[in-house]
Amino acid sequence: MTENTHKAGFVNIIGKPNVGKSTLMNVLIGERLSIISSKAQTTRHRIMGIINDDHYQIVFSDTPGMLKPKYELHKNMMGFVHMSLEDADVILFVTDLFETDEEIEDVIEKINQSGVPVLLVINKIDLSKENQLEEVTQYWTQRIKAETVIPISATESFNTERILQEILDRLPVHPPFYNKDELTDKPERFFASEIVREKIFLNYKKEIPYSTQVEIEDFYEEENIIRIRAIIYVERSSQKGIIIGEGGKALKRIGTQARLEMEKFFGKKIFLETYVKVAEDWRKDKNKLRRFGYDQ
Ligand code: GDP
Ligand code: K
Ligand code: MG
Repeated sequence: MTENTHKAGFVNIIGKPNVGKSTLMNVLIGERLSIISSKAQTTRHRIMGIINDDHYQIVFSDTPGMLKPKYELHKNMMGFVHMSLEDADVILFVTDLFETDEEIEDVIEKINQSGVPVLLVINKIDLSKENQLEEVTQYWTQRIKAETVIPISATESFNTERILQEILDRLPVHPPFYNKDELTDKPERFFASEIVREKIFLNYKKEIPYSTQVEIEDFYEEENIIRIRAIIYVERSSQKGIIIGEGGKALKRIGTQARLEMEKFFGKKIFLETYVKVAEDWRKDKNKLRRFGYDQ
């Protein structure tokens, strides 16, 4: 492998509940060793799993709150949905033999307008009756502008390899987004930092989240508790004040939200300390970027 043929990108998995997204992820990921799977929430995506290979890195994620009923969707602001579609390299739209487009017409329209290549995956074909797959395929291809249709059975691992191939064909040449070694060595830290980052995105307005970076300085697991020390880096001291908030209230709120999320995620009691530090203009500083895990 040479550096300049390595492929990497984001695959956004979209589909109604119970069409088999998790089962499919387990199949895609379970066959490979160098993989971390997780339910961690990130700012724009919820990372479901990452497949690492010498030649590529595929980051699978779904879009939080995407396929809720319409009123929820509007409440959750369509911009958010739009954004997470736009920064995907490939969209995997998963459905099965039984689902319809009811309640997700808006989302489908967004997908069709996004300009991102869509792979239409029709799952559970092990249950197909005569002509059913043909009918279902026709139904969905009239609704989703897909580059290709991939009928699969996730439970029987039928045709799932083709999904990987179709993704790789469309993945850009790019260095890995997440440090491969670090992911296999210390996935916990990675997910802990993503959880803190998500809470920052949820609690502060525009500029602040993009100016912050989170580093997990300590991750110490004991029998009944995990002790985590998170450093939130901002670019300027004025931002530090905003993050901390009046009387420390804002920082405390993020800390509590992150802790509760981590307890769910790690299944253990968490002791979380958060500190805010200024790393002046870290976004412009190569060494600092590297330190935060952006290696390119
Ligand atoms: P998700 O909500 O989209 O993540 O769906 P899940 O992966 O949790 O699957 C929902 C249900 O569909 C589970 O009972 C799975 O066992 C079942 N399921 C998933 N894939 C298949 C498949 O290929 N064939 C059949 N018959 N059932 C499947
Ligand atoms: K489910
Ligand atoms: Mg699921």
